[in-house]
Amino acid sequence: MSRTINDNEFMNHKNLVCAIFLLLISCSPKVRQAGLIFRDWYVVKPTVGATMTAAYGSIENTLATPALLKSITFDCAVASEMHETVETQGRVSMQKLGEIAIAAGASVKFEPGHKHVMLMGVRGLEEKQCLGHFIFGAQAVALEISINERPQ
Ligand SMILES: [Cu+2]
Repeated sequence: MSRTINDNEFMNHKNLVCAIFLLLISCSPKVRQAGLIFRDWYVVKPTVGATMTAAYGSIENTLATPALLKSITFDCAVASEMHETVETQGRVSMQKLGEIAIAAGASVKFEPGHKHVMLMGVRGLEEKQCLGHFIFGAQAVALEISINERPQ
């Protein structure tokens, strides 16, 4: 059995597709500032009583020159460090990272099990957002970062 879709039905389908598309965009926030694209940044909501948590997201450098990421700090933590999780002979440990050079056109990704930003002495995480400061060689970018449960 087949039937043709009339114009009205077609419009409804189109609107539905747009709604889904908008939902996806709002689920993966992307902020472009000074030639850098910040994607999907979030601070993991710490478990009750915990003083440490982590933040994840990515930064793409759309400039024609390298961007030197010096540090990332958060107003909702006393201190933060960029870390890399490394596994050597079955033992998992974390290494503190210094500056990270993001080549022209390249991205750096902070994700669970790899690079991450460690937040120590967390405070005020009952809020929905925390101001993050991304410090580069010649500039700083401040972004409101959402505080989320860790995705499943
Ligand atoms: Cu760490």
